[in-house]
Amino acid sequence: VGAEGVSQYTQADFIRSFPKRKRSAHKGDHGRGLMIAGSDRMPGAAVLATRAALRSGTGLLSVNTTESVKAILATQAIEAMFDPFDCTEDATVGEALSKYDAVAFGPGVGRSQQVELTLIRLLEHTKGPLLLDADGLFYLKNHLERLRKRSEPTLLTPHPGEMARLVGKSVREVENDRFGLSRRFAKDYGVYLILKGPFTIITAPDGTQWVNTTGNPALATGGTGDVLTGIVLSFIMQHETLISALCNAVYLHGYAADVLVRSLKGMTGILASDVIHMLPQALGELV
Ligand code: NPW
Ligand code: AMP
Ligand code: MG
Repeated sequence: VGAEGVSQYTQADFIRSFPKRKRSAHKGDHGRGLMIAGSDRMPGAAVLATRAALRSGTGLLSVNTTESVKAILATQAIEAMFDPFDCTEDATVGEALSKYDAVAFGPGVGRSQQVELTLIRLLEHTKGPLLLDADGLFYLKNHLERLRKRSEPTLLTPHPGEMARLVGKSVREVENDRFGLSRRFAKDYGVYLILKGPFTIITAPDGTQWVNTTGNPALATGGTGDVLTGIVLSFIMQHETLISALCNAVYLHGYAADVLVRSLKGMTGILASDVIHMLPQALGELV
């Protein structure tokens, strides 16, 4: 912080850029989003990402997932709808995706040929913003050139392990050069990049950077990244600019964890789903 082009993101920034709901608003005003998440081994990641997207104010949310995950989601996220198109089918994927204002791909999808093919299809056919996280980032190292060809924004939310994999470096090398590496990657490939961790860094494609100061080690537990993905998907459909959507999503995610720790007077045993539950209250306190 203090370096050229890096600013600390503040609550004032959040308040200034968080959208006010119009008295006349209807659900269509708050985004039609698609969450592609989950697999038989990781249904929870889909539940967390979906519920977080709903708890962040999404107007209408659809989920594309496996049959078994769908059965779980139908009870765990009853506000969500399902869109069971085949993400690997080149001929129809474009039309299926065109119904959505934004698409997120990756939490809990696992690693398989099908996941890699889905990534390729999404990079080719998603007309609006495309958010890639978790296993949705796993095969991206094989398709980095496709990022440059996209005319619509791509947003990536790697943790340091995923970032290391993307750039072919060690986690230590990533951690030693978080700002420089993020900036070079975002500019090189024309993407928005959220490099997670304590003091998450948000980088725009022009290299401008913000550093987040909310959050605490309560977040160092399984599923919190999947929650962030849901918030980001929701916010990119509701904000004036993508960069304020990303900064606000990261800020809120950390702030909700901070509210939890304050009220519980401790940080051990907090769950990713507790963070989701706290989102409306955290938002209420913030704005
Ligand atoms: P190590 O071993 O910890 O030292 P992966 P993943 C390294 C789903 N989930 N933060 C780390 O090093 C996700 O959505 C499902 C994190 C390790 O080598 C994904 O689809 C849940 N990792 C899938 O699991 C709840 C760091 O990176 C590697 C790191 C796999 O995601 C949990 C881990 O990366 C989970 O969200 C850091 N700061 N620094 C569910 N309930 O369904 C270094 N690493 O292999 O991509 O594993 O993040 O667990
Ligand atoms: P993931 O590794 O994808 O599950 O994402 C973990 C999330 O928790 C990210 O948003 C991290 O920034 C956040 N997080 C993890 N550990 C900490 C920590 N010690 N302090 C603050 N935030 C953390
Ligand atoms: Mg993750």
